[in-house]
Amino acid sequence: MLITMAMAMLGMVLGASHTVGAPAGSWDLQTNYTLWASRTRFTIGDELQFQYSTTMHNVVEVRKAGYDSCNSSNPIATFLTGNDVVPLAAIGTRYFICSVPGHCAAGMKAQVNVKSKAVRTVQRCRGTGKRLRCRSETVLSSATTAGTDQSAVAQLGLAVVAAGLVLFF
Ligand SMILES: *[C@@H]1O[C@H](CO)[C@@H](O)[C@H](O)[C@H]1NC(C)=O
Ligand SMILES: *[C@@H]1O[C@H](CO)[C@@H](O)[C@H](O)[C@H]1NC(C)=O
Ligand SMILES: [Cu+2]
Repeated sequence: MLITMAMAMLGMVLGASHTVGAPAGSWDLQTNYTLWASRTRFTIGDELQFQYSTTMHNVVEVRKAGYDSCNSSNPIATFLTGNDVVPLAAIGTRYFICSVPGHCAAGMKAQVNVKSKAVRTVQRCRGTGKRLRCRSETVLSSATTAGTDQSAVAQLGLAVVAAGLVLFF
């Protein structure tokens, strides 16, 4: 149980790393990033990794207008290393394009919708009268690259908190 808790908390802190375009592609001119993003669940604490050849591409984060018109003249951030790590620290939509002429227009643009981690708490009580035993269970849905949409949202079952709380009257 301690190990499960530790792993779940580690997962919360570290988040998931999503290589853009993976597994079939990367940051290139072939990948359909609409399709890629639709198969991936992005939550706060995750990160994106853009992997590409620096002689061919770059990554520019822009606002929606820049994304829609493939205009990188007003960037939020520019990445050039070929192995760029971009933290997803807040809820919202992030927009990335390649600013090499023609590449964004050819489809080298990715839109990522960052969601909160779904957390729900379930409380179960057992017993009657003098001995009431309650247990709170916190269930986190972790970020996964889901092959099939929502069925693969892994549930990190985290049975914690008031386990075995005994109330005497
Ligand atoms: C990319 O995938 C989306 C979703 O499946 C699809 O609607 C779109 O037509 C595709 N784009 C290209 C250029 O194939
Ligand atoms: C790109 O956007 C800037 C404003 O951010 C604008 O001045 C410029 O004309 C735009 N370029 C093109 C090619 O539309
Ligand atoms: Cu490019």
